[in-house]
Amino acid sequence: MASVTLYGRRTSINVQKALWALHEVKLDFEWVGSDSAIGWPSNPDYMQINPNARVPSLAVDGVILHQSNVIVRYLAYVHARGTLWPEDPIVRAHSDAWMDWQQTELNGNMFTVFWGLIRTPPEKRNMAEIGAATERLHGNFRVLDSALKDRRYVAGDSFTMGDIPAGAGLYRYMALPLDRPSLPNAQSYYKRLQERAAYRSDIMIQLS
Ligand SMILES: N[C@@H](CCC(=O)N[C@@H](CS)C(=O)NCC(=O)O)C(=O)O
Repeated sequence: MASVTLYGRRTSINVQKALWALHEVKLDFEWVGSDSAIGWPSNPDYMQINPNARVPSLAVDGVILHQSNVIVRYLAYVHARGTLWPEDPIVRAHSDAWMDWQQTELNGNMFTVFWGLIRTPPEKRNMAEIGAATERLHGNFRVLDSALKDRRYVAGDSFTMGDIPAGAGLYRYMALPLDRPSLPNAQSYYKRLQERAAYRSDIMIQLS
């Protein structure tokens, strides 16, 4: 049995993705820094583990992995081939594409809105910037909503690794104090994700 250690705080969306994947594949692991504060990754000891000063990192038998989506893919490939890791290359490509969607299309807009509304005091908020990013964020979720009109999960009718980053982003979107457009397919998907214990415990935590 491999020795597995997750590094990073529970309030980080990127750590949450790794955590959710670890729970989906039912792997025992040690968790370092679960309740640490923002800024902890730049402590010199942790920078030996990840010189980027970012969480998460995952150590597997002493080998360190960086990048949350890489960690999700690794766990899916090693521990959940045929389920989280789709064997069909086209289904896998769709699943992968939604992982990249979260990091490339969604993340910049989410970062601006989330940090602006949740981690910035009201008097310091740049409301013009937050407003513009909010419009783009609604656009991102309209794309997700439309993709889900004929499927239960992002890559088809089964839950795969692609649902982990997309689902983590969707929770933040649903929990932010925003007037959201009507997104019936994304709403049903959101309810479906909530049937998973790890989604409720690892992702649906109070925004802070
Ligand atoms: N692309 C990286 C981004 C990692 C990242 O930006 N992590 C943030 C938390 S979400 C971080 O470490 N921030 C510094 C801190 O927590 O002090 C990944 O997906 O793992």
